[in-house]
Amino acid sequence: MQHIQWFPGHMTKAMRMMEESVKTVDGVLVVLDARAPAATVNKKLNKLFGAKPVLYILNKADLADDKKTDAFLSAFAKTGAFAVKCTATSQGAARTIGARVGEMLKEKFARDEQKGMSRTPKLMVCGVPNTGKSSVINALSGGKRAATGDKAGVTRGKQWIRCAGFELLDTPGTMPPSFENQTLARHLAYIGSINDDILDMSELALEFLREIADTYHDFLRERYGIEDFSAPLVMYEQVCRRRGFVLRGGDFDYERGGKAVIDDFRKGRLGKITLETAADYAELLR
Ligand SMILES: Nc1nc2c(ncn2[C@@H]2O[C@H](COP(=O)(O)OP(=O)(O)O)[C@@H](O)[C@H]2O)c(=O)[nH]1
Ligand SMILES: [Mg+2]
Repeated sequence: MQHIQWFPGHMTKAMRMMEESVKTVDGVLVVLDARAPAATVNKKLNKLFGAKPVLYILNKADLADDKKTDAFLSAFAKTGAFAVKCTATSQGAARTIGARVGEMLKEKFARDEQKGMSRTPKLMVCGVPNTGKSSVINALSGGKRAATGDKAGVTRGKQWIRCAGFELLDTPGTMPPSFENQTLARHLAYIGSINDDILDMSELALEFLREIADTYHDFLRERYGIEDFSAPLVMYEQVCRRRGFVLRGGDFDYERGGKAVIDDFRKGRLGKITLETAADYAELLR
């Protein structure tokens, strides 16, 4: 089985920038992929946020298994964290996220008011690659991405976008994912958070089929006509046969088959699939 380990060159710089930026904000929005909240959460990085409040945004809810998303929301609530589910690319995302941001910052607003202060709170958006950080920023800013201008001394050249009730740093922080748990590392690969160039897609597809066969066999039956779920390779070959991925000479074209399976999952063409359960990963959310 391939061992996934990846740390893009630009990540160290991105981390340093985030460490710097977080000092200037009142809270952090961490964008997770609702299909893989445990893989995308990397709680170790919360050290970086210090005491700043964090809102976990379970994005791409349109692609995820609703019941499991709700279970993750409850699990986050149990730890005392703020969390919300959304589809950043759909109407209504700004309102949904905005309402939770208001709740997260309520105490701060109250404290400020007591002190007779009123300053628009500032937030930054973070997350591992491809979870939808830019889409969240676009949703919250109404796509305008209008910078509200430099505030010398305080923001040192950072651009802020005015949103309803708060301002947003216009550049999201890219967080390196954790590869400690290889099951979760594979989830990152399935959802496209790892550069595909370093991945063996056939092997990945095989693992993917192995993982989802139990819970989501109906989706596999529907899309690929799979009837025999006895082994991942058997399923894989049924995919290739159904899609006509056969090489001259009669061998299956595993390369194309693998890419097709992973792409179908990424685009939601298999159905609403979540790779993890809150119960299995409650420990990681703490
Ligand atoms: N289906 C779906 N796609 C989304 C959603 N949010 C973002 N995307 C897509 O996911 C991809 C990555 O989004 P992007 O905002 O660039 O992610 P970033 O790398 O975290 O900034 C893009 O193709 C988006 O259109 C969502 O809620 N649902
Ligand atoms: Mg982006």
